[in-house]
Amino acid sequence: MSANQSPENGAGITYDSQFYTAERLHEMHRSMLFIRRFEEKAGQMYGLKKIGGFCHLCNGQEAVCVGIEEAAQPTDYMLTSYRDHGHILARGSDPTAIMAELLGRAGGIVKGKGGSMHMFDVERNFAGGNGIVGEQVPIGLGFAFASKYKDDGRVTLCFMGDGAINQGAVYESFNMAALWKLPIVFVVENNQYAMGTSLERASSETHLFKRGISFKIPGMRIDGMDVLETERRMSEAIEHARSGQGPMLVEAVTYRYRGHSMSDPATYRTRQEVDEWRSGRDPIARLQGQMIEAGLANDEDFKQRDKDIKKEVAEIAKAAEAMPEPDASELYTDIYNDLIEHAYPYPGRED
Ligand SMILES: Cc1ncc(C[n+]2csc(CCOP(=O)(O)OP(=O)(O)O)c2C)c(N)n1
Ligand SMILES: [Mg+2]
Repeated sequence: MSANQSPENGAGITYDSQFYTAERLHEMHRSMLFIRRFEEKAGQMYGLKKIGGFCHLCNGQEAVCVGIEEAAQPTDYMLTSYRDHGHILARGSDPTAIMAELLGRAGGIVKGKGGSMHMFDVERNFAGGNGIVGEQVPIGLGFAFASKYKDDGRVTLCFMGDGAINQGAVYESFNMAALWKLPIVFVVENNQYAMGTSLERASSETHLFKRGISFKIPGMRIDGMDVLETERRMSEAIEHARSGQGPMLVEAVTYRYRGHSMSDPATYRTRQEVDEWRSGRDPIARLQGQMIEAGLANDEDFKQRDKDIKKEVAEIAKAAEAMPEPDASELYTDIYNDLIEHAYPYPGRED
């Protein structure tokens, strides 16, 4: 990493021969900080019982969300697990609609009917938000197959956790993706735990990037706490897939600061371990440090940004809370019609 001036672009940072303009770095920083504060607000609203059901926060994992989005094209497909708020925010979906979804409001991104685990945005090629561990992998395979079939130049970015990678359907998908050279990048967000089970307790091969070897899928391990490294390496992986060379497996090493979900007391790890990641490797603090060192910003600038974002997020939460709940008739929309037609008469049905 070095600070420098580029004749065309002015001040910035060069990381691994890639020049990042000050503007782009500020945007990446802003995006990560926004996700952090959004998640904190969601945690707070959950504590107040305003959000119900399952809710999985991604604090600590922001560099993965933002770095990968930076490397991708908006037309690329993206599929995630239930830990999806950060990814959809990084995609650029409306944060008020996302907060409204968490609150079960009609203005939610899926009309308040999906909740935290089932974020979806067709316009932004974001296909969830999948609650079953590993479910998104065979579905992502289908997206990539469609892209190859239609020759539309899109790449599918399919995220999964360190727990999900032990699912059988993942390996069936690896085989077909490699066999047919599909344009897909599998990203394992290795945050060290699957609920309360550490990677070492659950996996015989803990180098998760090697899991594609027997399918001839090349793999790489990246520092998922470093947004610039994530952007760089993901750009290479995406280029590999887009150029017709088939899938790539990327293991992004990261850490979740909060419990698995809101009901997790996190007794399976020590406070010291969490502190080591938080204070030593935090992705937002790291980029801040790099930008200060490069003379692109100072402490005051970051403090002001934090204040502005906190205010913005508070306003978003207020606006989302003010939205009405879905009408009861919504129970019967967006579901398989057959069920309505043949099985479930409902109040107000006229036949
Ligand atoms: C098929 C299936 N089995 C079990 C569960 C319960 N479950 C929910 S999350 C989870 C752990 C997954 O951990 P990981 O893949 O590492 O993702 P992370 O939560 O760390 O992001 C489990 C076992 C589930 N949702 N689906
Ligand atoms: Mg995990």
